Amino acid sequence: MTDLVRAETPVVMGVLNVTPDSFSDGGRYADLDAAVAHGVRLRSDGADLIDVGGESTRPGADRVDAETETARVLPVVRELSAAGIRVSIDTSRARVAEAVLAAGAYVVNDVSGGLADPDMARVVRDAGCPWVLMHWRGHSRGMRELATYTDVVAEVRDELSRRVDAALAAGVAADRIIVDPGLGFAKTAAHNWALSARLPELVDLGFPVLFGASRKSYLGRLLADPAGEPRPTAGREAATVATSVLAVAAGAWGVRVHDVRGTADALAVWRATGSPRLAGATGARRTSTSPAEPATGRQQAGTATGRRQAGTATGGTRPAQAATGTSGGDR
Ligand code: PMM
Repeated sequence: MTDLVRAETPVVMGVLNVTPDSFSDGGRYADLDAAVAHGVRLRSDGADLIDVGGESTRPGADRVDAETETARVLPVVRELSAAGIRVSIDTSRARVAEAVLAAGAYVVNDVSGGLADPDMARVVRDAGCPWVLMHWRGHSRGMRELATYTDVVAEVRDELSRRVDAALAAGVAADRIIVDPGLGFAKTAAHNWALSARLPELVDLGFPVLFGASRKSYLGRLLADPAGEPRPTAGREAATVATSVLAVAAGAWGVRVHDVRGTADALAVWRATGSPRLAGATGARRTSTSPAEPATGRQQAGTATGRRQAGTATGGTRPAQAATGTSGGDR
């Protein structure tokens, strides 16, 4: 099995929420057969990884207990893994991660970046699995109040860097770590646009960057109708594809999307045209046009020394002025 963390081509993570209340697909895959069938469909549409989540993280959402979360995700992970489909588990609970890793899950996608459960680092270290450390400042209920930054990109980069250091200190290998800016998590629309525009500054940390813009409310605000009504989630696909391709062109390792087919097709076009990188992208990820790039931080297991100095990337353009409101209830 190829090592996903070191993938030469952009990784597409397909979203499979087995929750009653996620903002986009909540309630659609609560039934096991429907969930598994959707995971299989996402795989055939081109997903490298199916991200199974059993707890909604939309702003304002209440938490579910660990038993409920495990009961939702475990059978789905077991069946998809048994079918040879690579699964990541979207959880910030060590107990849930441990149970589904034993059932075949391949990656832990932790939206809290290891902050919500002090035992998560041990579970990930012992499993030796890839670990997505997402930027996070607090649980869904209070996250809107935490969306205060002087320079969102610098602060997200520094806070992610601290999460990486904590993971390394706990014994997690550097080549198992993926970082994610956490769009919509304690971020306003303006913050999300700034993170998109200056993504190379996060890529410059030297770890693979996962980018999860799919259907989020800042895209709905961008595409609002003349009365200012945000575009509903179902109408945000083209914008999702565009932001995902731009993120990959800026150096992202992978994207997390609901509609895999559109993004996978667009990335195929990007590759066929020589994988052009945005001016200013200085990412660690290799492209088909530069196959011999030297090893970087994520390829030097056990140390953080491969990480580049913060602030050396050129940072691309300024964020868009449009759609600067705070995140809505649908993230
Ligand atoms: N977004 C959501 C859930 N999990 N995980 C990562 N790594 N990055 C994200 O941006 C992210 C995530 C919220 O979206 P959903 O409710 O559609 O799953």
